[in-house]
Amino acid sequence: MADLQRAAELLLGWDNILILSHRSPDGDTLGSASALSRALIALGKSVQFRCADEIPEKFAYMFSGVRFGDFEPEKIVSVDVADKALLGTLEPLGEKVDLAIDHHATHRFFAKETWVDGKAAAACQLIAKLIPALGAEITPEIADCLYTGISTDTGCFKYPNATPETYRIAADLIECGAHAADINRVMFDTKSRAAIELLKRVYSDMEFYCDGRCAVLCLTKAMIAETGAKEGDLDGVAAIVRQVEGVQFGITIRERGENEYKVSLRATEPADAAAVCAQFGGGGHKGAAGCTFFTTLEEAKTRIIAACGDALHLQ
Ligand SMILES: [Mn+2]
Repeated sequence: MADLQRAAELLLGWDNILILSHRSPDGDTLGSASALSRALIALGKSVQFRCADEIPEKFAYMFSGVRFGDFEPEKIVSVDVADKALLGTLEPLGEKVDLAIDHHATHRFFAKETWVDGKAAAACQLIAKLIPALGAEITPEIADCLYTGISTDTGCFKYPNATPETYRIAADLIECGAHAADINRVMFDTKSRAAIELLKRVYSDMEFYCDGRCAVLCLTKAMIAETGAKEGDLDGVAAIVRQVEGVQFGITIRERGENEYKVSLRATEPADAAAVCAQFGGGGHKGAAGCTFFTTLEEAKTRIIAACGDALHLQ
């Protein structure tokens, strides 16, 4: 198992590096990839970046001005990727990853070397330590990328994963020039008209089970298409179900393909989302986890609600 020093040592010895983010990219995987790319390029290395899915518009600023190279990759680094299946259509590259940098306690080892810290709130927290260890500077642009990842993975510092260290790193990033207030507004307050249309549907369709301790909402492709919502508009929807008083498990079921449903589970302590999702081959953190069902929507819903119900009885 690699650590900070080992990860820095490896990267300093490498060139022509391909960095991979997970599918349905979020602020953390993209912030880690863009910050690390900028630092490695500043050190004179050639870097490429790939992600199976498109980068949501609101994260585009993190890559602006980054000069990626055109070369045959010699080394591959994944960031914030807990399992090679999460590379989506790039999964075949999972076998070839030389270094995985991640913060998921449920990390499924797939790379030749792995630096995982399950206590870090965001992969960006690890990258924030790695960049100075590489001898590179945290520029204002890099600080913006890292702050974005930390802010988004902690729900704007509201989740219990935000530790004193998280705040200290965020404070350092602000000192390095991160535009914290602007980033927080764009990530958490600004919503498109389509997102508001989707929220109207989501609020009216929410269902409750287990004496109100489980809340469920379903996002079908038809619903998303009818409201005109884009990928970026769906961020934060999974957090809504947990806002309801008394809800310990917030379940969001999203249609991904025919008979393919992705469950995003949010839990309030002592409920454990990762433990429930692990029963269905998924994983994540105690407060937020996910799993996929290859079945009908009704069946997926029944099974996840039953598992949450069982977990609540055991408490
Ligand atoms: Mn993350």
